[in-house]
Amino acid sequence: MNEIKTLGQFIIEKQKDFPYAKGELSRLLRDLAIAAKIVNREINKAGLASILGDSGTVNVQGESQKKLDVYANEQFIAALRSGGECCMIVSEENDEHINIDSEISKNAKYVVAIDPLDGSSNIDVNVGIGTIFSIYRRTSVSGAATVEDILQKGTSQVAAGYIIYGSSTMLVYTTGKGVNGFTLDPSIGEFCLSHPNLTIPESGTIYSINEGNYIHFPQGVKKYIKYCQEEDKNTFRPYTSRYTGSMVADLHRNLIKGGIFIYPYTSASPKGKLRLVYECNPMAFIMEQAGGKASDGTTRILDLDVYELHQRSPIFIGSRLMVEKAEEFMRVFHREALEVLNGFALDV
Ligand code: P6P
Repeated sequence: MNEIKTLGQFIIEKQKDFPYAKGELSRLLRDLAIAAKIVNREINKAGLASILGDSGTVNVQGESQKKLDVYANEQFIAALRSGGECCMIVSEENDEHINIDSEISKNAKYVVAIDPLDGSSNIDVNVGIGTIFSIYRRTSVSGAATVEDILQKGTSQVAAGYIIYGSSTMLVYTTGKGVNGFTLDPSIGEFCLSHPNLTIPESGTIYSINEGNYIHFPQGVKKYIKYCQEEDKNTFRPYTSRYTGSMVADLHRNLIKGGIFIYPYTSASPKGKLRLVYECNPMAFIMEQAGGKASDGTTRILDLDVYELHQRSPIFIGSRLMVEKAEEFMRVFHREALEVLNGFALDV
């Protein structure tokens, strides 16, 4: 009989990996899992309840907020506030950071960045959506946490994870010692270990990019897309194009099957669209821990300087060999673009 191991049991078991841990991180992960179960319950009946459609508000990005966006944001903030292990939250849905200065939280050592419901444009059409979270130790030693406490490089993350609300609901996370996936068993209301030691295939045959933006892509991305579409049996090309408009869904599929996800800079979004603090950094941490790679096309995502809460970054993320091939195209064609800009065109 296969032994069921719940997320709670797993977290406690792994706590020994952190000799100085006093259980705060374990409890923080538990708080996030509680909120995920509550949000999951609402998502699963979204078609029935009057929570479809827009809430009529817009978030800091100027994007219309779906009612479930707002609900999910409230649930994760409430769970973190009552859990007592987090002293500050940054959310895609809030312009500024949120201090949690209650007696039980104001001296907590962790700060959390969260995208409470990523891919929410897909809510009404029943395509997978997700929550992304990133956990840091606060850098300040006393008083109210400030925005500086979260403006840390991705390499400083203590933990990162996502919840995908798809054909089943899964929680996937890392604390820097590999990646593990848990599937929600609704019959017992527990996330149960279903994907231990998740690793992404070193290469794959899936590429994920919004080709509707093709004309705005840098030359290196255009050339890489054509490379993916060429016929070459030795390298299993042409690849398959899969793009859902939900980063968590696309990255989870690529994590399981192998593949690359690219959201490059474009003329419309010169710094890319996805946010560094609560989308790119956590997903990069997870992907690297699973044996994959993540860069902005040239620089490792986790090494990027973080200077603004809602800072954007281009992202090339997934199977290591596929990301390296895309980076090669970016290098070659970036140099060419510079040489053309500097007045000496190459005969290509
Ligand atoms: P586009 C969803 O809004 C999101 O932040 C990611 O989940 C997704 O990968 C991307 O934006 C989709 O953006 O411009 O292709 O619709």
